[in-house]
Amino acid sequence: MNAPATELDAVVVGAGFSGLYMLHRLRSLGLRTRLIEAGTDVGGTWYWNRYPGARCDSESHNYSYSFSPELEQEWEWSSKYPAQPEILAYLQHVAERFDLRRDIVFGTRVTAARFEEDALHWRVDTDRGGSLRTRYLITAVGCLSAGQVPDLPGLARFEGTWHHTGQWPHRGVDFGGRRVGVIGTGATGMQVIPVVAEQATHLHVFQRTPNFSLPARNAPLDPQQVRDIKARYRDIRQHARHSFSGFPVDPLQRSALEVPAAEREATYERLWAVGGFRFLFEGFSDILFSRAANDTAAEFLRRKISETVDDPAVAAALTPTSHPFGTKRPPLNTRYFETFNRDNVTLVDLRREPITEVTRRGIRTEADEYPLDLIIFATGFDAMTGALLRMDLRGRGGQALADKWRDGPRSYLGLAVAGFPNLFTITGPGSPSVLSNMPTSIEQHVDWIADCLAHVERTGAAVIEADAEAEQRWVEHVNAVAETTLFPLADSWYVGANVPGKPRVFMPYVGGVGPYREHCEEIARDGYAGFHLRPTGQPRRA
Ligand code: NA7
Repeated sequence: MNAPATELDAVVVGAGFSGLYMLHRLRSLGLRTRLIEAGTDVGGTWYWNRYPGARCDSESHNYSYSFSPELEQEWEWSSKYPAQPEILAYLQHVAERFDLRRDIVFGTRVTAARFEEDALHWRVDTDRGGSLRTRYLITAVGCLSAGQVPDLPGLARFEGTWHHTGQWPHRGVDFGGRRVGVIGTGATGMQVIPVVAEQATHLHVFQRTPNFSLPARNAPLDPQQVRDIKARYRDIRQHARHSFSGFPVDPLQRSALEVPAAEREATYERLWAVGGFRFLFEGFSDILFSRAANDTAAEFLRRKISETVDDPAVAAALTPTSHPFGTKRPPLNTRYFETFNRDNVTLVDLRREPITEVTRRGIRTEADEYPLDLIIFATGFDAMTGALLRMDLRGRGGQALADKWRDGPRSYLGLAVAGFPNLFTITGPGSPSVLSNMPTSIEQHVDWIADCLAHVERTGAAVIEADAEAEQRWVEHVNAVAETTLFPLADSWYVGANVPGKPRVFMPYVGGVGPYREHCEEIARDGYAGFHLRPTGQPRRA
């Protein structure tokens, strides 16, 4: 039996960090590939999230591709944490440099894809009415791309304007002379709030859950720092790939509980002064595993809030108590807590006065009505599964992915789904993804998929498909590892708690970036253990 006649070898969905590199790799394998992108340009997350203050929480040199040493050397990052326009410019540069645009279809959204078993290909439908046939389908849709606007009664009658931060208008938004409300105090809210506060007449911050946050300590990179990073890139990348977090740092080999209190405090002060995620990933080894250890870090961070915020009642309302530190994604901030010392900023504590409705004039809570000209929804995303399930993906026998995942995502390695042959999900649920430095995990997945497809092509198989039992064992392993941590204790988007009705399942893999990579490599070395390859005779390519 020969390979079925299809228009394309591969379709990639999404032109962010993952999709661009996937296209590059597939092309180098000689596969006829098309990338479909809903936006009008490349960038993914960094195309859509244009709100003021948008910035990456990973350090710039680490939040970049490692596959091309030439690219590493020629690109110059301007600051420790890159702002959205700079990351977008970087991805546009990558698209030009590797001549990627000619295989990208912009302004087109994939609405559905169905695996046609008789022809052994995927039929991919788009909102432009067209459809493509392809042997391989690879989703590069991002983990945090399906925006969530809460279903607030009355929003349609609001006479002001409103925006979700993940769909920010390209023309920008003027806050001058306006009364602004921001709902949400996650990573996005904490970035946008200080910037809006400086321009708006008055800002109301509607907070449902106070969160732990770390100081970013962003700063320009000086030429010597840039030279130093460029000289050490290979070591930095090696370290990141084999680390726990995808950052080139390691935790201390000590428990927070085994050191004297003064030494513990000095460690926290040192990490606090450095800024960024180092407080979490270069700190004590048991912060995410032991409640007592976590409490010492949480107490330190709570104290910093009370020392920063002038009004004790406001400080108390901003102080997290409902979850252990790090079990909800800790945002980095630049003068976030200081913002609440401004006269034009008011915190509305939704635990005391929940929102009841949006009125013509603003937001009404159980206690008051707040007149607003503009509402900013920094309310997050249907994380990890949302963008996948918003497409109608159907595998063998017409089974919908939405049905298969009704009780939570089930995936082998976060890369492939039993019953969905020739489908690969970059940074899918069940992989480290959002618990890691994304580009590190993205490159690992893209390289693994490309090597896997090269293997499939060599063998002449028509399909590769995850085995249902291997998938089940992986799902159990992902859950078992999560249970050894404090993560399940929080109502976070990691467990789907932010989306009404979403099954509560801890979605990312928390076993560490390095161990996960080694496991994936071992599976490949074992001839893709846990996958079925259905042979069709002759190899297609050497
Ligand atoms: P997040 O981290 O999901 O934060 C969303 C925020 O919005 C969070 O404070 C939520 O409170 C709040 N929220 C969500 N729905 C509501 C409703 N209905 N009412 C009031 N408040 C609400 O999203 P971000 O965009 O900040 O960050 C996502 C990731 O993007 C980030 O971690 C980085 O990886 C990049 P909650 O805590 O759920 O009570």
